Amino acid sequence: MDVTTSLSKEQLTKMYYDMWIIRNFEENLLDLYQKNLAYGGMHVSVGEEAIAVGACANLKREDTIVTSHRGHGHCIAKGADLKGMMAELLARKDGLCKGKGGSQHIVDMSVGVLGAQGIVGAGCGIAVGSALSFKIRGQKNVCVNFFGDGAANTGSFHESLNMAALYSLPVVFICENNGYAVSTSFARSTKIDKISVRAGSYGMPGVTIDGNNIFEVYKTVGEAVERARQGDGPTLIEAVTYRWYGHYVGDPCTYRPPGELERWKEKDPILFLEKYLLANKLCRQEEIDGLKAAAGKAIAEALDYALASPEPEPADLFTDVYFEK
Ligand SMILES: Cc1ncc(C[n+]2csc(CCOP(=O)(O)OP(=O)(O)O)c2C)c(N)n1
Repeated sequence: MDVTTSLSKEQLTKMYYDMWIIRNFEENLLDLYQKNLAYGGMHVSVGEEAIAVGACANLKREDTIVTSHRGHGHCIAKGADLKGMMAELLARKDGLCKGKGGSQHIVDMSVGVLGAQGIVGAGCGIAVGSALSFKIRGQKNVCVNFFGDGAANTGSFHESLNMAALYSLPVVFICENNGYAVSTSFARSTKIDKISVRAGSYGMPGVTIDGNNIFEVYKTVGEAVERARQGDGPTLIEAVTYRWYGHYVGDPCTYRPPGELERWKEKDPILFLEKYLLANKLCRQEEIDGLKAAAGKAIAEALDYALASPEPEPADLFTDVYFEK
């Protein structure tokens, strides 16, 4: 079955809109960071939006995700409140974590966002825990874990895959291979060509896909989610992609060969879907422009909300430290 034909115009335009929301959100953040309005570590995923949106389009509200330090897109795609996200990134009281978590520790339990992680690879174990709890409770839910190629070289990744396969847990591991862990290229850190081959060592299926093709992401993750929901265990999906900006704000990116970024920009995942919508006469140019404008407006509103929210008080440091009944 051609997955493109199984998606309605509404589904496709929502995907297109959601990718623009993520890109606008993050490009605004880069600007806010330079104006000293957003704090802490800031890792954006511009260029990688199809993975977040294509994967999360398969999930129910009660399903969970666990993400990495580069997780804004995943949280947004899973339905985290945009205004609360923006306020959190600006360290304001109305943020999803009351302004005390920030980019790398953002959580929205109301939509199953179990959290971003500042520790590379740490999310894998949390995802396995979430999936184990679904299994023990007899719930037909799934946890999706997003992480990078660097994380796939941590001990946590290997331990987590082993346990998930052993207990046939409902978890989908999605490795976003964007070619670099900080400044170290994938080729300089890993002997194999494909991370997905590691799945075989643990007794689960593994596949490598084009992470900039939202149809491929949607279909592959959809099959893995269904497999997990039916009790048939985990899958490892390696989605090959590229981050347009540096690892951190101010990264000079001297480790990139000339022309590499430009080549990847030609594979812009948003433009890919835009071209599909236009070529197949699903949208007219005016509709495309309207969706882009609507995404820009939603981000501007989120920013207004965040800027109007106060900063936490010093005394707030001592709340939310321990579980309170
Ligand atoms: C355990 C651990 N080691 C090192 C770091 C420092 N660090 C932060 S991000 C990063 C690179 C992660 O690369 P990857 O997993 O490929 O994700 P990407 O940044 O490419 O999305 C490193 C080494 C860390 N946060 N945690």
